[in-house]
Amino acid sequence: MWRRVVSLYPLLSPSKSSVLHRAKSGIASNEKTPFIVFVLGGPGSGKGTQCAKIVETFGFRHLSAGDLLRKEISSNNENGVMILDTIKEGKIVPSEVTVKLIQKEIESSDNYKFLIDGFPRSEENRIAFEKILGVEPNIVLFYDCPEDEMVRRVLSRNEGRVDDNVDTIKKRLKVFAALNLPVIKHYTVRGKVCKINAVGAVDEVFEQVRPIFTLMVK
Ligand code: UP5
Ligand code: MG
Repeated sequence: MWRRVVSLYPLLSPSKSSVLHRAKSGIASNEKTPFIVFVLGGPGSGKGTQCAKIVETFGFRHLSAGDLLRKEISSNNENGVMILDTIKEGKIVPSEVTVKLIQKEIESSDNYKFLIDGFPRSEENRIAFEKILGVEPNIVLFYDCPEDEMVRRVLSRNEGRVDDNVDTIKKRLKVFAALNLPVIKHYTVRGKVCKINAVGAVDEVFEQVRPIFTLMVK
């Protein structure tokens, strides 16, 4: 795993004009350094809904890893079939695919404040992101939601997602507990995690988030 990440680095290193390159090279610039927030939580915990509120209030660029992957499927990209099969099984798409999609979005954005929603989903994802982009998140939001509430929300969403069914939701919950919780633990130890109680009305949940951004984002 480690070797694969290292070998990708030259391929994916930031372009010279990108916000990442400027931040890492210390090039004098009026541009701000990137401010990265990982938005984590189980399936249906409300990540996407809350990201929309944060964008509206604090002007972030929202990058949903799941949406980027679904876009690859609908554009019949070479990885589309593999991504579709992986999502149907509730498994995790290989890091190099997802990191590349996120990196492309960051590098082509005029914004410097990013919400990365639903990523990293595993320690392997996290290590690949930090190695390839050379940055760590400033904050990690963790939307903590009981499983029965997540299942209820996902099954009543009704947007035609291939993974919103009883069988796949069970698999998604297992993968979340086994692979995503260790990422949250890693960043908790580093003092980066803000745990949000995801139960309650959308606006009530957002009121827990507002002070975090008011304090931390200039
Ligand atoms: N809702 C939201 N907030 C509510 C509230 N407070 N009270 C009542 N209802 C609320 O919300 C889900 C539903 O609940 C909506 O109907 C909403 O109105 C309602 P949403 O905001 O969509 O929750 P979210 O946490 O975003 O749920 P989502 O299903 O998107 O989470 P997942 O993490 O499962 O999905 P994602 O799209 O990120 O990933 C899908 C799959 O892609 C993964 O399983 C995996 O196979 C693959 N993937 C990767 O392999 N790698 C990645 O990096 C990312 C994804
Ligand atoms: Mg989502």
